Amino acid sequence: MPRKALITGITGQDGSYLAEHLLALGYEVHGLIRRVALEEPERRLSRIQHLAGRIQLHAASLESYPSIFHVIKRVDFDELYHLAAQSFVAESFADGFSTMNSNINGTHYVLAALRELRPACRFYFAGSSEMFGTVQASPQNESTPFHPRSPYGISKVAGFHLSTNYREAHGMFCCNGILFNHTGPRRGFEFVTRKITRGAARIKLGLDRELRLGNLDARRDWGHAADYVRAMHLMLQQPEPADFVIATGISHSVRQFCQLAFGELDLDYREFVKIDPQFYRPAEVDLLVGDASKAHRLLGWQPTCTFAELAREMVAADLETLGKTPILAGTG
Ligand code: G4F
Repeated sequence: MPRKALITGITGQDGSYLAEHLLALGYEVHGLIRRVALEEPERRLSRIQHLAGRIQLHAASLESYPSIFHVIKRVDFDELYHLAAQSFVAESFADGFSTMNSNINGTHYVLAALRELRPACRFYFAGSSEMFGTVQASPQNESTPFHPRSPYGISKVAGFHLSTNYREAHGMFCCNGILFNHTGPRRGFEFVTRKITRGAARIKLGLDRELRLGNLDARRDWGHAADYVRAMHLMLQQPEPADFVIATGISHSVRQFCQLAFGELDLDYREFVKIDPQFYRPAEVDLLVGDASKAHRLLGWQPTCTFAELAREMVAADLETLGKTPILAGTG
């Protein structure tokens, strides 16, 4: 019998990579999606279009306990990966209420339904390095205290504690991944890495003349999303549930990412990037860098993609999707 998994947020960057990874491991994969996604499949299901026929999709809303309860009752699965969330930090300042509602109540609904219907199911919660916020120590590990700086970060701290509480109070197998920034060619356009690679490609192709960004000095620990979903799966295969930091251990600035991405196209970012105060955040997280030694030791997990490879892959993918032949630096 194949193992079975349910993924919330299967239409997103991580959900799509995780679905591919689990299918390759022989899993039967189910996804929970919003009904509206079924009405606009070309746009909303674009990241999982190539998996059509190999995964089963079920409509439910994170805002509706009955809809989640219904899917969890009807579908049979052994592992649940809860990735669905409002994940854009800047948006959480604009609409903190929606972020809290989806990210906290949505997580609580999933956990409560699991407890009722499938208490033996293994549960993964997508925690975030944004929970560290104003960092109390560097690099950050599983013992570093949280000091979130945004409604998004606060909602993830609450989800983390909810998941931990179901583990402690009800004996459920709940694991929290504390994932540092992870990106790749499937990243949403609003996040800074994709905004930069897409923007640089558009400038190279003559479609735009400038790219407007906010704080170029923020430092993040960026890895490839395809590497990070492997860690999610490994967490749920351990003998005991636990929490794990997943990171590369190396931080870079937004400016360095600009340098690399524009450099791939033989462009100097300083000629094209304009600072626009609208992209500054009311409270910034200046530096994140993770210590994933627990994951190395217990999960045997290692990242495989470097920062430069990440930028190169993303720029090449954006050039391709813009319908042009990639002409990369050093290739003539
Ligand atoms: O790409 P970002 O929007 O990602 P952020 O805020 O670090 O959050 C991402 O990583 C978290 C893990 O740590 C996830 F939990 C979360 O869901 C998300 O995936 O911004 C990165 C940095 C920030 O410091 C921001 O101020 O880039 C800076 N930045 C500068 N200009 C910009 C821009 N960010 C965006 N989105 N757009 C800009 O124009």
